[in-house]
Amino acid sequence: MKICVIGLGYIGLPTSAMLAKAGHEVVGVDKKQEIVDALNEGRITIEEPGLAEFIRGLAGSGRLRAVTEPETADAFIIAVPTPITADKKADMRFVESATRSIVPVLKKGDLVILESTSPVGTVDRLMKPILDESGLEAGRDYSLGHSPERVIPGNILYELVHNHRIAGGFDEESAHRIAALYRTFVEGEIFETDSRTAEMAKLSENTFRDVNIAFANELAKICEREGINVWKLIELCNKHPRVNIHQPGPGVGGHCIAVDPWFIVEQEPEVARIIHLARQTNDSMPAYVLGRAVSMLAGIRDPKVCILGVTYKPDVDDMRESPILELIELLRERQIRVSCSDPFVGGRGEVLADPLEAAKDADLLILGVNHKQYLGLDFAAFAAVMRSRLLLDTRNVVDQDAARKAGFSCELLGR
Ligand code: SAJ
Repeated sequence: MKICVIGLGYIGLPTSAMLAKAGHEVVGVDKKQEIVDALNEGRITIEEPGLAEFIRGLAGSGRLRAVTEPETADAFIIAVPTPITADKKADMRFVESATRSIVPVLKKGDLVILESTSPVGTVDRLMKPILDESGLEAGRDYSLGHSPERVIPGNILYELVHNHRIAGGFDEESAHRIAALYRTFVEGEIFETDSRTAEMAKLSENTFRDVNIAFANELAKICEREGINVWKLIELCNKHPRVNIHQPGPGVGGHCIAVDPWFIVEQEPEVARIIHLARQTNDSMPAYVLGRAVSMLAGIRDPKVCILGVTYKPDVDDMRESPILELIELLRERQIRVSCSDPFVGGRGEVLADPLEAAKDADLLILGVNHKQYLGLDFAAFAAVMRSRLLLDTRNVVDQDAARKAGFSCELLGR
């Protein structure tokens, strides 16, 4: 098949590569000329393990190229961002303009698939009316539906192939055709359903995780008051065969889990109450960590905090919606000096690559992300450059005995 993939980001780019490897002729479409140029030169502009090599391996196959506008094809896959506005409403501008860009080239027999996580009704209420402006009709002349991406940044290439997938059709024929297309490279099972169920399924999966993390964060606060270590508590609870409590932390970042539940809240505010409260709970965690930091710094004049880890989760270079960025802002609002370091983004902006350089003259070290590199930190080296030796671990990543031996006074979120 000839397939146009619109949006060459974290999802569109690896999906394009997989489709090309599976033997399709793939045309990647992106508004940004630098992304198009990069792909045409065999380079990529995002960070994802194995992806650069994968794309280089396709060079010379002639099956993957990039352009700025869609061209005629047998199938179109939309993988553009669906962010939220400042007042927590779904911002569907990119899906809308991507859909519009297909209209001039849409022809009888084509297949249009939305991969972007979207509010329920996007396929039948937003996309169908736009695509039908071509004079063709969904279900009769072309197929249409939603097959949500479910891959985790950091392990995208593996999960694209091995995860199960949902094929939600505008009608049954559309669902069959979507499933058949993904079957050309997906080894997981593919389940056919209608597009509205597929839209809700994707939102529900991420919301499940958000609510579960909010529960863990609430437990952390309860345990602090009750003199219990929440990390040990959760470990013990999870020995139960039907319990799987997630981990507490300084908040939920990224562009998915902290966003998607709002799509449900926006549509069903009266009934989506737990979902709404979970969002608020997770969003309040940076302020909660700030409170603990401020009380640890009590009595220190002109204090300085050094934060280790600024990404939204471990072992990636992605800082989007990172709760640590909010923590930094909150500390600065309190006139507390802040420096930060991260092995994955060191050198970008104010983020230093060398943690010891960031820790110079600091009073409090905050562990913000559980990067693997932080498992064996040399606390004697930190003690040597810091002004006071205070440590707050928000991820249960630090060997507290080692830190104490080096003279640190240690605190842990949720204990
Ligand atoms: N987090 C916790 N505690 C935990 C797990 C995560 O605080 O126990 C935090 C992380 O630190 C991070 C945030 O949650 O800040 C989100 O990270 P994540 O690893 O849970 O998820 P994402 O956003 O990288 O990817 C999610 C995945 N969804 C699910 O696991 C249900 C992925 O499969 C989706 O494809 C992706 O969202 C997406 O694109 O929607």
